[in-house]
Parts: sequence; structure tokens; C-alpha cells
Amino acid sequence: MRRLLVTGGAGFIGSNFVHYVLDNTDDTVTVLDKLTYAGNRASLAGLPEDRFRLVEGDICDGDLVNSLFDEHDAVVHYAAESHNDNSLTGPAPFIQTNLIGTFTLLEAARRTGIRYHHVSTDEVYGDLELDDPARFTESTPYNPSSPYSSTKAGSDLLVRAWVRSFDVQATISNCSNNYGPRQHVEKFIPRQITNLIDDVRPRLYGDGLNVRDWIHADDHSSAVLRILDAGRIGETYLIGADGEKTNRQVIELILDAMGKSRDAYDLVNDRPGHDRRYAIDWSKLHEELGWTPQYSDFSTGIVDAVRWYEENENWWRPQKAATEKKYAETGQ
Ligand code: NAD
Ligand code: TDX
Repeated sequence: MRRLLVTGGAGFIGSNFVHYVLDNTDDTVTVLDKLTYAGNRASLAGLPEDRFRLVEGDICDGDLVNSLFDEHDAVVHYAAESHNDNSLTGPAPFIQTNLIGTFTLLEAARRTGIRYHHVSTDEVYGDLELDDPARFTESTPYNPSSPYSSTKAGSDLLVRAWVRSFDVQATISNCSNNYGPRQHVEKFIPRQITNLIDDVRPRLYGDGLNVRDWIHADDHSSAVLRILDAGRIGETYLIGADGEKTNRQVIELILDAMGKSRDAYDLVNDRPGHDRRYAIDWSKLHEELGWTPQYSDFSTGIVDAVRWYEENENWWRPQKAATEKKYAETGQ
């Protein structure tokens, strides 16, 4: 039994990991989360009180972070400002949370020596051309495009330096695009599903041919737990599930699942600096730690996601109008 501290555990992927750990281990979990617009207490409802606790607070608060590190055996760091579009209209909180927040955690990890796992993204590698046979590997050079991905890249580099200079007991994972239940309605898949529930046509940026490499959030959680348990200190592991799809292909699956015509969507203003394609080679994680994704059928996963948003309107409805108001300001 381990005492785990999970930052950002009220967000989409962090809450998935909390559920996954409580279902699959004997560990106890404390979530440290600021409950920004992206954090949602409802994502943690019903968890066992003897094994789970939520602390509302900021990862940039050194005193709070230090006291929590003293009470735990390991930390898994998910907390972040996570949305590219927000980073283009207002980058300041990305610098604060993603860089200063990670620095604050690393200093506490250095002081206490507890195990630290850092959750990051494939976007640190920049993008690939549509016709490039290459995929990202652990040795691809960093080349981030957006304020979001550059702050994630900076946070990864801080971790690497704290490992090398101070022997912090850290690992890093860089994962591709996640989908599944409890994802904020600002993100592509939930935005389009909830627009369709509201009889609004889906909106694709640019030509709709950008490619994302999709993975179910449960597979991301199982990979992070495997790395926490068995990953080599100082190593980076890429997480993916061979899920490359154009945004048009994704929207067609959503339209099919919701009984609408396949061309019932609009092309709108492109995202500035929009990365063209991401693709992950996850062979290191498979060969070294024996991990394999369980969700191989993306179209079934999309049908499940559609049903989840149809059945959980009380979870997403409070965020919807404010999210669409922000998009209206950029014509997206
Ligand atoms: P999210 O936006 O849904 O959740 C982020 C959580 O962090 C929220 O609960 C928020 O309240 C909390 N938070 C924000 N600032 C904080 C602060 N200063 N102190 C404490 N808590 C704070 O994000 P997500 O999509 O669940 O992503 C989680 C992590 O996974 C991020 O580090 C992200 O970079 C990484 N990641 C995401 C994806 C993806 O597809 N969404 C893919 C790869 C990696
Ligand atoms: O309305 C939309 N229309 C559209 O065409 C939205 C919201 C997005 N898009 C496009 C942009 C991307 O090509 O869909 C794709 C996916 O967009 P997002 O859901 O915003 O994800 P992305 O920018 O790829 O980043 C996500 O994956 C990597 C997460 O938000 C990051 O946190 C993670 O690091």
C-alpha cells in the first residue's frame, strides 16, 4: 500500500487515474487541485472516504506542497493549464501553473526524496507532415509550437535537470490525445458531441485534415501506473495506442453515432500555429515494461463517449455556455 498524491486529480485525465488506482490497487489517494474552470468535484464523487481525500489548493503554494509531500510516498503530477486555444488568447496562467507549479513540486521532491512521476504530452515534439512515415520517439528533439506546449516542454526539461543535478527520483511520460468520459467541453470531441446535442453543427478548424493520435484515458492511466511501479528513474516513456485519425474522420464517427448526416459540419477559422499531425511510437513502453493498450476499437470508444455525454448532461451543462462564448470571440 502506497500513499499517493495526485495533482490535478479533479481534471479529465487526473480523475480517470484516481478512479483507476482506487479500482486496481490498495493505494490511498490525496488529490491536490485548485479547482479552476477545468476542475470538477463531481468527477470524484462517490469515492471511498477511507482511501480518498481532496485538498483544494494551488501547486504553486510551496508551504502547502511541502506539507503534503511530507505525508506521501509518491506524487503523480497532472495539474496544468491544458487547452491550446486558451493559451493563445491568455498565456499567463500557463507560465504560472505549468512552469512555476512544476518547479515548486520538484523542489519539494528534492527535499523529501519521494518518487515523482511527471505527466506530459506529445505536443512537446512539435508536429509531423501528413505524408511523413515517421512517428515521435523518446529521442525526437523538442520543438513545441504553442504557449501551452512550450510550457509543457519547459516543465519536462526542469524535471530532467532536477534528476541529473539533484537525483530527484522522477520519470516522465508523454502521451497522445486522450478521449473518454469527464473531458471538458472545450476539447474537440466533447465540444462537438455537446454541440450536436444542442442542435449546433460541429466546427472544424481550417481544412479539418489535421491528424491526432487518439488514446482512451483508461489506457493512459494504466500506462502511468505501470511507469510509476516499474519505470526506470530518469527515463521518458511515450504513451500511445496507434489511433491516428483526421479531425474529419473523428467528426464523421460522431455524426454516425448520433444518427446525423456525415457532412453536417462546418469549417471555421484555423487555430494559429495549428500543429498538423501527431503520431506516437510506444514500443519502448511495450518492450521495457510490457504495457499494451486495451481499447483498440476507436469507433466503439466514440459511441461510448457519445452515450456518456448524452446521459451526463448535469456534469457538462454548467460549463457549456461560457465555453462557447469564448469560442465566439475568435470566430471558432
Ligand atoms: P484538465 O484541464 O482537464 O485538468 C487540469 C486540472 O488541473 C484541473 O482539475 C485543474 O483544476 C487543475 N489545476 C490547474 N491549475 C492548477 C494549479 N495551479 N494547482 C492545482 N491544480 C490546478 O487537463 P487534462 O486534459 O486532464 O490534462 C491533465 C494532464 O495531462 C496535463 O498535464 C496535460 O498536459 C496532460 N496531457 C493531456 C492530454 C490530453 O489529451 N488531454 C494528453 C497528454 C497529456
Ligand atoms: O472546435 C474545435 N474544432 C477543431 O477542429 C476544437 C476545440 C478543436 N479542433 C481541432 C484542433 C485539433 O486539431 O481538433 C484537434 C483536437 O483539438 P483539442 O481537443 O483542442 O486538442 P489538442 O490541441 O490536440 O491538444 C490535446 O491533446 C494534447 C489536449 O488538449 C492537450 O492537453 C494534450 O497535451
